[in-house]
Amino acid sequence: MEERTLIKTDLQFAQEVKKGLTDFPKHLSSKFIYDQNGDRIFQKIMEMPSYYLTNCEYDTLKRNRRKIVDLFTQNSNSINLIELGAGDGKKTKLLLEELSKGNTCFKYSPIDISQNALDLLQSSLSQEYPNIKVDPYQGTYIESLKTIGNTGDEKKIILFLGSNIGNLLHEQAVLFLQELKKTMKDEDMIFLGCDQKKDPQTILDAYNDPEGITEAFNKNILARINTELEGNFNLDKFKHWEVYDPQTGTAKSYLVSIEPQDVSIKALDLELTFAQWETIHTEISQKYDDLTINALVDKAGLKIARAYADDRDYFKNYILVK
Ligand code: AVJ
Repeated sequence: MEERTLIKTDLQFAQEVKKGLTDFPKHLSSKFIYDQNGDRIFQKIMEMPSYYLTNCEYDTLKRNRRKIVDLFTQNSNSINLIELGAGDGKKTKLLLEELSKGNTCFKYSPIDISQNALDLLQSSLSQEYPNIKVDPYQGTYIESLKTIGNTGDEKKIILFLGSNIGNLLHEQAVLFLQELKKTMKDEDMIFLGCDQKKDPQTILDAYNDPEGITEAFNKNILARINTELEGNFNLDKFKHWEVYDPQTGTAKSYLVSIEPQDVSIKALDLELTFAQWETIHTEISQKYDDLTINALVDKAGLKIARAYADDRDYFKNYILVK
């Protein structure tokens, strides 16, 4: 194998994979799904009719963009639009376009774990909106807190769209919102997108497409271990499995070993055994209701200033203030 320098992200990937796969039961963090291939598969997921989240939020932003941008810019002549998990920025572009129509000076600071996603976003923005100032940052949500904390005295709008918060358990979500609050001045805002509880079948279908796109997305984490850490996972020997608990609102993704098998990960000096039907837990996608959101926001010491939703109330966007 070619010699590579271990950059921060590689080291974190190696350490967390080792920890997760030697734990019982086994788990891996969904943040590691997003490399160039993972980003590409996620684009395909967003195009699936069954993955309603993106379209619902897009419609809500499209319909309410003037009102939303008015709130963002009120009492301020300069804002910094910071986005956590920016991805392809498709929904954000609606807001950027609306902002460009006004006379508030603004900059856009997309944050993403995937450098690939940031590169694509930056080049599409420079083509479509050459006048918008873009200041990207690669890192995890936690790492991004430092960057957010160090921003200047413009009014900050922190975008956390797409139900990205749903990857966090409630307790972690509250802690994270508390940390965000610490970086906020009185006039700053969080714009939070949250997928809502609904017919459990609709939710299950969003994460369980018959074409196997979500399966490939989930398995990309094993593919990355194979290429980046010299693993020998046989992806065909794992099955994507999704469960949704309508009581807690938690959707969980697993990879299930369909037979007893040994796997080695050379770069970690790790030999693993899987029993038949043993699981690796890979992702949670939390669904919310008003009661839960109120409780989380309250625990974080924040307030809901406004809420927007699509006509079916499938997905809601909240403006949070201190
Ligand atoms: C990007 C985290 C919001 O949980 O709905 C899509 C990722 N996982 N299909 C989600 C995902 C499986 C997505 N988030």
